[in-house]
Amino acid sequence: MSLINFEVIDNLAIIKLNRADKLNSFIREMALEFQDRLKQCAEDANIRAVLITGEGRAFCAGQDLAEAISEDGPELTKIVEEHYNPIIELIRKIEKPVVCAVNGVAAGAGANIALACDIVFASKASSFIQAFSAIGLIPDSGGTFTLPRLIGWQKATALMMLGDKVGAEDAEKMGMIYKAIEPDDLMEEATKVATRLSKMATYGLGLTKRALNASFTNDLKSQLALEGELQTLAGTSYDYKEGVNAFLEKRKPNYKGN
Ligand code: T3D
Repeated sequence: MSLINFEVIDNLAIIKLNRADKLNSFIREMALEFQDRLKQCAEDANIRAVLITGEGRAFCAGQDLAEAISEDGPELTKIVEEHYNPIIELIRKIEKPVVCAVNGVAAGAGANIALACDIVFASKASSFIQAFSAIGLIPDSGGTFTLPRLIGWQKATALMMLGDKVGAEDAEKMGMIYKAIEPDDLMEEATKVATRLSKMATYGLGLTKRALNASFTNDLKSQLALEGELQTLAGTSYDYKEGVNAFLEKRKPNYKGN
């Protein structure tokens, strides 16, 4: 049995964490398999959007704590450096939209993997927990970078120190996620949006993501310069010409992704 289910439907890759009996918590093998699938999504030109979700009742309960303390298991430094850091970097570096459908509880690294995605939908029955403080750890998987940028310094600090559970509807209100959805509609809605993204002008969306990533550290002048540079690149694409022609000809564009 694979710990990551993977399928490609037309131009959309669907990645499902598949360790449902342990709430999709990560062991090393699963983290490495997840990385391989993310690399495949980055490299395969046919894949133009990615949807990440979990099998069963949870999205992901973070690190498998039994593995974390096992004498035969990977050391804590390795867990962070070899498992979670590459996952977060891959999600941020894939120049294609990455949508997350949080189908149940997202705790620890599981929460921060979801929050690293470009557009996050969550079932109204799901919740987000910065579970690290309850076991004496610090938030990893980019949480200290991502969460304050999403919801502000105060709220992020409180959630990380207190480890309080945040329901999806509150997460939407505070800007942590894009939308909370009725549980029965989650997969249909997230798949519909991810499919729509997979038919859009992929090169332009990828450059948008590159600009947004850079905005975390750039000042305004550098960001304006980068926008100019990336707009020039976008303007050389097939899809730009197709988009403009379709507009002028009053028809739907037929984008190729380049
Ligand atoms: O070395 C390092 O650790 C560094 C890396 C850190 C990254 C991290 O992610 S640290 C944070 C790790 N995660 C947690 O601390 C969360 C632990 N889990 C929970 O707090 C709860 O399970 C949940 C709030 C997520 C869900 O609660 P509930 O009541 O819905 O489910 P449950 O009954 O607690 O769990 C169901 C099963 O999943 C249960 O197994 P069993 O008894 O049926 O055989 C439980 O032990 C297992 N499970 C849940 N989370 C984990 C887990 N097993 C291993 N590791 C887990 N993280």
